[in-house]
Amino acid sequence: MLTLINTNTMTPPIAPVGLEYLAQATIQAGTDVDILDLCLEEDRSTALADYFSRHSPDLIGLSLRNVDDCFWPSCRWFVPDVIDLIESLRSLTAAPIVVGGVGFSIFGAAIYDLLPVEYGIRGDGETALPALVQAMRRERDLCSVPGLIYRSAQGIQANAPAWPTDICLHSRRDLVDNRTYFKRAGQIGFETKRGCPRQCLYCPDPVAKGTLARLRSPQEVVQEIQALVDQGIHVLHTCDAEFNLPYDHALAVCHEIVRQGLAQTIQWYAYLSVVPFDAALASAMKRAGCVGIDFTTDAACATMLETYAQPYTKADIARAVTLCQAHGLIVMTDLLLGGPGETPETLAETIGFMKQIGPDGVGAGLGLRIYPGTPMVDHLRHQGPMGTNPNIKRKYEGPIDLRRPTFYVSDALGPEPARLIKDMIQGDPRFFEPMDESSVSRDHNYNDNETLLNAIDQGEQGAFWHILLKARV
Ligand code: B12
Repeated sequence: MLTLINTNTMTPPIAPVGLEYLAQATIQAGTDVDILDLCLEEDRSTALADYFSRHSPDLIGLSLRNVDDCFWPSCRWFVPDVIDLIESLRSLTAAPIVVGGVGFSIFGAAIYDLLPVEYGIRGDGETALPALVQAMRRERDLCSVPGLIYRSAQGIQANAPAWPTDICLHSRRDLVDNRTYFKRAGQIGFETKRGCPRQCLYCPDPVAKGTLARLRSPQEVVQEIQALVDQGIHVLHTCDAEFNLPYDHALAVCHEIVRQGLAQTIQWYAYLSVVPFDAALASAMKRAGCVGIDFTTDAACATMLETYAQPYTKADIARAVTLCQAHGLIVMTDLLLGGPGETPETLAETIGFMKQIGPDGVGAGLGLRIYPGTPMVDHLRHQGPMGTNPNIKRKYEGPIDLRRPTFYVSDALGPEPARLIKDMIQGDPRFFEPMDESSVSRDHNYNDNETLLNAIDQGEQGAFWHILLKARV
């Protein structure tokens, strides 16, 4: 028997869709699976003790969705909590432990090295975990388990990541208490594909999910949405890094939602790249029940867009916003301010352009989380030793350790970059300002966000950014 544990206890709580897909695939492969969802437990230590007094699993799987909250002002790192959890588990059970999840997969062996566990799995879990179960029954070798990370006499071994191209889930979405999550988060996720072929400077998605877009069949995706609707869940959020990559697949999913008659029943939100996006996609999304789009915009200044390796221009950003407005879609643009080469002038250009084109919301995020394996790390190597690079910011002592929250904030923005950005925003209510230590701001860190929690408590539903925008009116 296998016990899967959700370790992500951030609030508002996000339903562990990865763990649910994984549980289903492992059950289908013939192993009994139980899910211990720590996020929904009031008293976690009691829940653990109680659970292990009644169950003796052969293997425990821990899901590590978030290694940190990826937010410069807070720098909240979750690895110490996970280590504490592992230590508690060791006192309650002798079962071996495997760790996986997207946060874990960004770092792979580097983060495994910090965790006192037997195994890690980097990449998708649906084929890898059943393969590990087989290996533990001595039906196959550890070296043949996709994505497996383990210790051997030769040191840490890391098999090639598990990124199968055939993703067929047929999930009924009934293994996690999605109804409770829906009540507490105002939306539930669904995935249409995995992986990203782009190489944006800072993004770890290709590192964690692979560089190939691996598509799910639109029919199967919409059957899954129907399963959620059958449970009374009708407000949804895509779990794709960017819904419109590839464009044809996004259109196909929209058409299938309409074809299966769900367009009038559901309301959904998605992250999108600024390109490819046109009237046909905007219209198809609207007709399929989409309410709002959050564009990974990053900047609106040619030099910064080039630095981030974004394949679009300011004109594309303006067009995307206008198209959303024309089709009645709420639109948010998320900025990544303070990257390499950012100056007060480039900031002013980006912020000024956002004010001019007028999306409903603008996320003014400050600081790039530096992830290993991304082009950002190569870029930094060319700037000399990281330890003496004045643009690298962190809140821990000792040598630079990218497993911990480590950020890039351009030194050219001076000692108070958040204040500089706020001064440029000038209280424009559409902006989520970066938070600094000296004042209260309207930031959009979803980790433990009181405004968000209160609004959901009052019955608000939708993407977190949309709920926060509505809370301002
Ligand atoms: C969609 C999304 C959101 C949506 C979620 C909507 C929803 N209702 O689900 C919203 C906008 C709410 C959101 C919020 C946040 N997010 Co987010 N999000 C994502 C995104 C794009 C998809 C996550 C997802 O559900 N994937 C689909 C599932 C099926 O995949 P999966 O979880 O990886 O699971 C698979 C494998 O990892 C593996 N697996 C999973 N668990 C286990 C366990 C074991 C034992 C094994 C073997 C395998 C395994 O098998 C699964 C199936 O193959 C990811 C990036 C990405 N591409 O994954 C970022 C991502 C997870 N988010 C991230 C962050 C930082 C956050 C926030 C903290 C941001 C903030 N400060 O506000 C919050 C946290 C919210 C919370 N309470 O947890 C980061 C985490 C990075 C890090 N440093 O750890 C990511 C990676 C994005 C990024 N590149 O920066 N997010």
